[in-house]
This record gives sequence, C-alpha cells and structure tokens, in this order.
Amino acid sequence: MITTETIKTTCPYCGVGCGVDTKVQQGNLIAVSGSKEHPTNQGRLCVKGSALAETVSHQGRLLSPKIANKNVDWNTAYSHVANKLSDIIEKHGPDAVAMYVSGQILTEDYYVANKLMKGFIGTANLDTNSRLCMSSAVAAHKRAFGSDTVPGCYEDIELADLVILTGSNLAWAHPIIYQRLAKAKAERPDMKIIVIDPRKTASCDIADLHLPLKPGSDGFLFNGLTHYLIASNKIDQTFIDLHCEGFEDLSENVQQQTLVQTALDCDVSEESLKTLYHWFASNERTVTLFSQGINQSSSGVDKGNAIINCHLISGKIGKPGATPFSITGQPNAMGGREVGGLANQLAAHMELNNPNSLNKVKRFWNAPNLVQKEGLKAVDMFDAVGNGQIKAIWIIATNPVVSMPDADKIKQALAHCDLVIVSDSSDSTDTLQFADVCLPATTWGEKDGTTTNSERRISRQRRFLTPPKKAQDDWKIICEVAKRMGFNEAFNFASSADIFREHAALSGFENTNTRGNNERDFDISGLAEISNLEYQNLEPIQWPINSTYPKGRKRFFDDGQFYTASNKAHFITITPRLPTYAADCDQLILNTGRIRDQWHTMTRTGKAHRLLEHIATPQIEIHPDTAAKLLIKNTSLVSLKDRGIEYIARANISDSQRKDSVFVPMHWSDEFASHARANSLVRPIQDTLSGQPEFKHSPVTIKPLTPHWQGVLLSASDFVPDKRMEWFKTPLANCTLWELIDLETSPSFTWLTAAYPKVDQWVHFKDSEQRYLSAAGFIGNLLQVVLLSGPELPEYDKAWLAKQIGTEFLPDQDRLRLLAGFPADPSLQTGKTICACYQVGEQTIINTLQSGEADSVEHLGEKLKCGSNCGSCIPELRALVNSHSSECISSVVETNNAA
Ligand SMILES: Nc1nc2c(c(=O)[nH]1)N[C@H]1C(S)=C(S)[C@@H](COP(=O)(O)OP(=O)(O)OC[C@H]3O[C@@H](n4cnc5c(=O)[nH]c(N)nc54)[C@H](O)[C@@H]3O)O[C@H]1N2
Ligand SMILES: Nc1nc2c(c(=O)[nH]1)N[C@H]1C(S)=C(S)[C@@H](COP(=O)(O)OP(=O)(O)OC[C@H]3O[C@@H](n4cnc5c(=O)[nH]c(N)nc54)[C@H](O)[C@@H]3O)O[C@H]1N2
Ligand code: SF4
Ligand SMILES: [Mo]
Repeated sequence: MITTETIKTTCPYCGVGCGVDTKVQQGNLIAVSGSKEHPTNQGRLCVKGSALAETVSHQGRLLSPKIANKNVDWNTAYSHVANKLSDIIEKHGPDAVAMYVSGQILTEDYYVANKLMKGFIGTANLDTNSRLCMSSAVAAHKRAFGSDTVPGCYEDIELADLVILTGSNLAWAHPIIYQRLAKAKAERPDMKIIVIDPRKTASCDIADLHLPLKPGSDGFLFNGLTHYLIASNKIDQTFIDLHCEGFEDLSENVQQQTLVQTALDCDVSEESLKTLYHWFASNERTVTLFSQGINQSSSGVDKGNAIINCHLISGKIGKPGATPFSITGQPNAMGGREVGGLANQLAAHMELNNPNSLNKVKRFWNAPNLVQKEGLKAVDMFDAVGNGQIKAIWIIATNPVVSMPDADKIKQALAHCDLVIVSDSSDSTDTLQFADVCLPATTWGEKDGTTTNSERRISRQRRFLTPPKKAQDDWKIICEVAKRMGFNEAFNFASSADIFREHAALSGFENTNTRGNNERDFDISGLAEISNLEYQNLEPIQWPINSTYPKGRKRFFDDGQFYTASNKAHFITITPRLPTYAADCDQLILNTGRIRDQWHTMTRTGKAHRLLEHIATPQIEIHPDTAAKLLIKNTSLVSLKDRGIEYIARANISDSQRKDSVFVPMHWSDEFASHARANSLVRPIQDTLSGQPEFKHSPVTIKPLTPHWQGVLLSASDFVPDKRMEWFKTPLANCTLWELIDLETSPSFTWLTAAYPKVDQWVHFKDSEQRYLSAAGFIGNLLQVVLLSGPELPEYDKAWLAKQIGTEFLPDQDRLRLLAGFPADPSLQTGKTICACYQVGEQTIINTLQSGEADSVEHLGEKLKCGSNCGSCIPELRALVNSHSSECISSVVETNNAA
C-alpha cells in the first residue's frame, strides 16, 4: 500500500510566512495546501505558494560541486575554498574576503555565516540582499526606537479602522495579508483603505482612496501629516510627554509643510490629501504599512522616520490596530536581522559600534578575531570587488548579477575577481556564469531550520524530500569550510537544532539592563534549551520568548518602553528630498518592482509553467498619453536607455501609470531575455544612512523600435537564437516558447532548417520578399517546432498551439492549419490565462460574462472556478467584470489622469 505523509513546513517565498502542509508519497511531493492551524494563513496559499509542488524537481539543479567548471567531490571543494580563503587572508588581511548572503537562507545558515566572518575570519564584510530590501526600515527603527523592532502584528491590520499602504503593492507582493485585509474590509465596510503609490496597482482594488503621488515625494506627504496633526491638535500629548523626545524640534521642522505646499510637493490634489489627513487624525486604530516604495530610495530612512513620527505623535503604536508596519519581503529577512547579517550589525540585535556588545559576543563565541568595525554594504562591497580591494567573494542564495543596481558593473566586478564562490541550488543563474567554485545547495523541502516572518513569528521549515545526492545544506557547507580554516570547535555543530540553541542562548546572553529589564528587544532565550524533538515540533511563535513572555509577545511598546538610553522614543526631524536624479524633459522615471506570479530572478517560479501564464514576457508599463506622444503602440517593441545601456521589452499601455514614469518588472534575467535585466539601467544611488539602493527612481530615455521581422517559435527541443536577434524565452509545460525579433533583416528558411538538423519533414510558407515565414517541422510524424513570423508579431492561440507540440500529425492531416496559429473551431480558443490555479483564460471569462452566465466575481468562481483557490486573480476578474458588464463600480476617487 502506498502511504501518504503530511509534513508541516513554511512557504519559502515572501515574508508573510504562510504555513504549508505537504503531502509526500514515496519520496515525492504530490500536493501542497495551506496549513489550517498556522496563525498566519489559516489554510490559505497564494498562487506562488500553491504552485510549489511544480518547482521541486531536480531539473535545472546544480548537482555537483565544481571548480573551474569541472565536477569535484565535496572534500576537494571544501579544502579548495578553505585554502584559497586562508591564503588571501594571510596575504591581504581579512577585509580582502567577503560574503554576500540572502534573506532566503534559514536562520541557522545565516548564524554560522555571520559567526565565521565576524567572529573568526575577523571581517564585517558580510552583507546580504536584505540591504536592497529592508535596510532603510532597519535604520529608521533604530533611530526612532533604539532597536530594530517591528512593533505590531498581522492582527493589527485586521483590527484597524484605517489602513494606509504606502510603497506597497500588497495584493501582488504579500497576497495572503492582502486577502486578510480584504476580508476584514468586507466584514466591516466602514474600514478605510488608502493606497499611496505613483501607480494604480492591483492593491487599489479595495481602496477608498488612491494618491498617485509624484515619485519619491512621500517624505513631504508624511511631514505634511505631522504638520496637520500638530496644527489641528490631533496629537497625543500625554504619550509624547511620557514616552517621546524631540517634539519641539519636530514641531518646528514641519512648520512650512502646509497642506497647500504638500499638495504641490507631491503633485496630488489638496482634497485627497485632506481626506487622508482627516482620516488619519480621526482613527485611533490606524496602521501604516510600508514597503519598497519607501525603502528603496536615496532618502528611504528619512521616509521611514517621517511615517513613524506620525504614529508616535498621535500615540498610534503598541495598541491593537495601531502601528507603523514595515512589512518584510523575503521569507527570512527578519531572521537575518536577528543573527546580525548586515555589515553594520554584530549579532542578536547587538551593534558593532558598542564596546560593551563587542565584549559580550567575544566572550560568548570565544572568538579569536572578533571584528571591531563595520564592513562594506552591498553596493560598496561590489565596488571593492571591482577595484581589487576584495579578492574573494562567496555568494550564497542570491543572484546579484540580476538583482543589484548597475548590474552590468556587477558582471565586470565578478569577472575580474580572483575567487568567486557561489552556493546555489539552480545550475544556470546569471551569477553562476562568473563562479570559479560552484557549490550545490539543498533548497526548500530538502533543508531544515527556521525562518522569521514580518510579525516576528518564527516558523519551522522542515525537510520532507531527499536532496539530490551531492547537494548539501548551506550551514553544513559553511561549517565544513570553517573547520578546514582551523576553527573546528566553534563550528562543530551536529544539526540545525544545535545551531538554533546557540543562537537562542546568545540572544539571552547578559541581556538585562540596570532596571532588570531586557537590554535588547530580541530575546528567544526561552528556546535555548529545547530538545531536538521540541525543535522538530516547534509551533509558530512570535518573539520575544523568555521568562516574561514564555509564549511570545504580540506587540512591543504597549508599555511605552523603548530601547533608547532614556527609554523614550525619538522623533527624527527630516528634510524631505526628491530622488537623486530627476528625469530631464526627454526622459521618464523608471520604476521597478514585482509582478504577481514571479519570484525575484525566476530561478524557481520560472520552473512552474502556470506562473508564466499571467505575464509571460517582460513589459514596459506606460501611460497612454506618453505612449501616444512617443508613437508607441500597445505590445510594440520599446527600448529604454541610460548611460549607453539598453533594455528592450514590449509596451503595456495603461492609465495606471503616471505620465512621467514607466514601470518595469525586476524579474527577467539573461536566462529569459536578451536585454531585459531591469537593473542594467538602475543607477547605483544609495541612501547614505542605510546603503539601500534607489531602485524605484532612475532616469531613462525611451524610444519605440521598429523591428524588420518578428516571430514566435514553439520548440520541443533546445534552440539557440541567432546572435543578432532580440528574444524572450518562456518555458511552457511541454515546450519552450521563444519570441524572436530581428531589427534589421529577416532570417531565411535555411536558417531555421539549420537550427533543427534532426527535423526530417517541414511544411512552410514564405513570401517572395522574405518578410513572412511560417513553418512547422516534424521528426517522423511528431511535431517538433512551429515558427510564425512576419513584420508584426503574429496573432495566434498560444494554449492551443503549444498543446500541438509533441503530438502526431500524419502527412494527410491538415498540417498547414498549424501555420494559421488558431484552431479551426473558434470555441476551442481560451485567451491569455487569468486564473493560474485553474488555468482559466481571458477569452473564456469574457465569453461567460457576455453570455450573461455570470455577472460577478463570485458567479465566475462558481461557473469556471477562477479566483476560488488562491484569489490572486480577483482584482483582474473584477476588472473584467467591470469592463464586460454594464455596471461599472469604482471606489477609487482619484485616477492617474491628474499626473
Ligand atoms: N510576487 C512576488 N511577491 C514578492 C516578491 C516577488 O519577487 N514576487 N518579493 C518579496 C520581496 S523580497 C519584497 S522586498 C516585497 C516587496 O513588496 P512591495 O514593496 O510591495 O513590491 P514592489 O513592487 O517592489 O514595490 C511596491 C510599490 O512601490 C511603488 N512605488 C514606487 N515608487 C514609489 C514612491 O515614490 N512612493 C510610493 N509610495 N510608492 C512607490 C511601486 O509603484 C510599487 O507598486 O515583495 C515580496 N513579495
Ligand atoms: N530593480 C530592482 N531590483 C531589485 C528590487 C527591486 O524592487 N527592483 N528588489 C530588491 C530586493 S527587495 C530583493 S530581496 C532582491 C532579491 O534578489 P535575489 O536575492 O538576487 O533574488 P533570488 O532570485 O531570490 O535569488 C535567490 C537565489 O538563491 C537560490 N536558492 C534558492 N534556495 C536556496 C538555498 O536554500 N540555498 C542556496 N544557497 N541558494 C538557494 C536561487 O536559485 C536563486 O539563485 O532584489 C533586489 N533587486
Ligand atoms: S503569501 Fe504566498 S508567497 Fe507569501 S508566504 Fe504566503 S503562500 Fe508564500
Ligand atoms: Mo526584498
């Protein structure tokens, strides 16, 4: 009898941190579902989480350690890395080596990486992709609270009467929190939701108000709010007197930021601003949730503090439904902060610039070479790699050639570096192309440890799959190298549980102040002595976990106690600034970020075909007026340029954009497109306080491209596009779809036949001027490849045509039908996929709406099942209902036409 085992684990994607039940049969993952008992998601999963089972195959995995591209055994790899690092340290000192890690490794991996670099090698050149993500919020928290504390919890979002989302596209980036918010709003329609974002995003679907502000102007807006609260006496004077410092300076600082002035500064109407300010002032229970539209800015820390000031001044903190809320992006962004994974942190929320902390950690670790000064932050770190100051870099679980700003410079830096070590689970990332040593890591499902989500909740990621034979856990790889560098005793861990106990013990080590309270917020000493079994069974729990809070703590600052010297919170005066580079009159502002179904550089979500159906190729979102002025048509090819570097994608014309900006997804890499790494364009401007790059505001010039020839090619086998072609690649279930573009000439039929030497039968069509070429190639009677091409991108039914690849077509069948691109029977057409879970296409939905079989999102769900699993497509379903039925419901009061 085949047995099915259910193992509980945590989703490896976003910082929401949903619990996942995995069903495993004979070592294979057969299904995933949301854990009903997990407090975060209570049974739900978003579309990425639902597709997890499709991403765990060993296809595309790095399967052996490699040195100079040759497979080696692990012992050779460990010794090689250890010896090389030791040599470099001996010759050039510890600061000549660096580690660049990730908010996607587990806390246990992170802990040993930090311990090795800061305690034993003796350099703080250990930074993380969280620098690109959370570092501005970390710095803002520390300035205001004296500690990097997220005060609230998810429940606050549901309890609030007003939720402000600023710089957050919650619907796509944190879907389960968005669903919890949407449900709360449906149950309490009086609850207000405001979205502050230059773009009208899917999150606006449930908003009462959208402010499409001038990019980068949030600092003005929140200083304006502080001014309004003071001027209209909507402040909490008792809370300020008892628990805050710096009120007079703050009050003086915001004097000029009147409503009229702020409306001008932010390019929004006075009316909408007044509504926002009035709602904030009159709702005790207010949550301001902020993310990358705030953090990824040259003044991200200041913006964070401008938000926190508004909450402190009105006492909206530490209470149910009232908190500023920096929502984290990666699954373990918080765990990384706990272990000290940033180059300016020490460990366990202790600081590098505090002699007392240095002394404690030195004694706790028995560390021979404890660092004394901060290390280089990500952008500076890669600069130092580029100029030879850093001679070895070990990159773990991140893909900087795609995700760092000025990404072509990252390529150059790595190409010139003496020793590039890359630990990854994938075998083909853009960064691996520059590795001297490749180390195959285990990944989700195969590794074992903990992560901490946005509300400080620690959850277990459990092993339920057997890893590929030669893949190794990240903590193990780091410890094996450390031991071979002579640090045997400190890295002699037997398991991740062993590491976790040490991490928990450090958090409680001499963690009391003179009044007998915690000196540091992060304290999980209550878990320092858990047994292996208790660790295995650990239930999700919010830190701190200690003798005062043995079951965890929902909210910080409910007691008005902060972690500053005076125990009072600090108001921070800021001078609002716009982004470093303004766009000239012939430029636009490049805004970058996430799309619904892809995760970062697509190394994992790119394996799940249904996740590539919502948006399959990179696109440039642009306002209709801007597009018209530049003679850009929808789906036509467009070039963005800056500093001689070009990005190429198709236009997506949408009035969701402001006229001064374009939006481009951050996800595409050289694996998936010829010129669509957004970060090749993004300038390496950083916030001087946090080092976080300004990913959202780079100037670009834009122009339409007129291809001479374009085509789609569906191929069952490998295909390499001609060097002169631009291309986008989309893996589908049974074949790969290539969009091919030639800007100057048309390829010949001979080019195609040469690319497919094994194809023995062709049907094809071409015109005398060679502008059109369509062909289908067969091996025997099996369809291998179809090309449809001409001066314009041909129209065709993707789902139908893809289904034909690999199937049999006898010579007397209508093979020419393939060249039309559509089925003979029109009722077989489905259109672009909207619901990825149930594979429901746009055309099917429109047909159903137009026939009157459904007239609401709920009815569509009943009829076609669309939107009834993860719910991620509900905003788009609603848009289709709105545009294809007579009633148009819109609660959004301001549109982008104001821009
Ligand atoms: N589907 C998906 N979900 C993800 C991820 C993913 O890759 N894919 N990644 C995860 C990670 S690591 C992170 S950090 C989070 C990020 O989550 P979010 O921060 O929500 O995502 P982004 O799309 O980067 O940016 C959010 C919004 O900021 C807006 N913005 C740009 N400039 C400004 C501005 O000046 N002011 C304001 N107010 N808004 C502005 C953008 O238009 C965008 O809509 O997502 C997490 N979740
Ligand atoms: N333009 C622009 N750029 C951005 C952003 C933006 O908004 N705009 N956002 C920034 C933000 S917030 C973030 S968080 C970064 C994210 O950017 P990255 O960190 O570069 O993105 P990922 O694709 O998640 O990279 C994770 C890598 O780890 C590998 N991996 C998966 N599991 C494991 C494991 O267990 N062990 C090891 N060793 N490897 C593993 C994956 O195959 C993948 O190569 O991008 C940043 N870059
Ligand atoms: S919201 Fe989606 S991606 Fe994020 S943790 Fe939950 S299931 Fe995973
Ligand atoms: Mo992130």
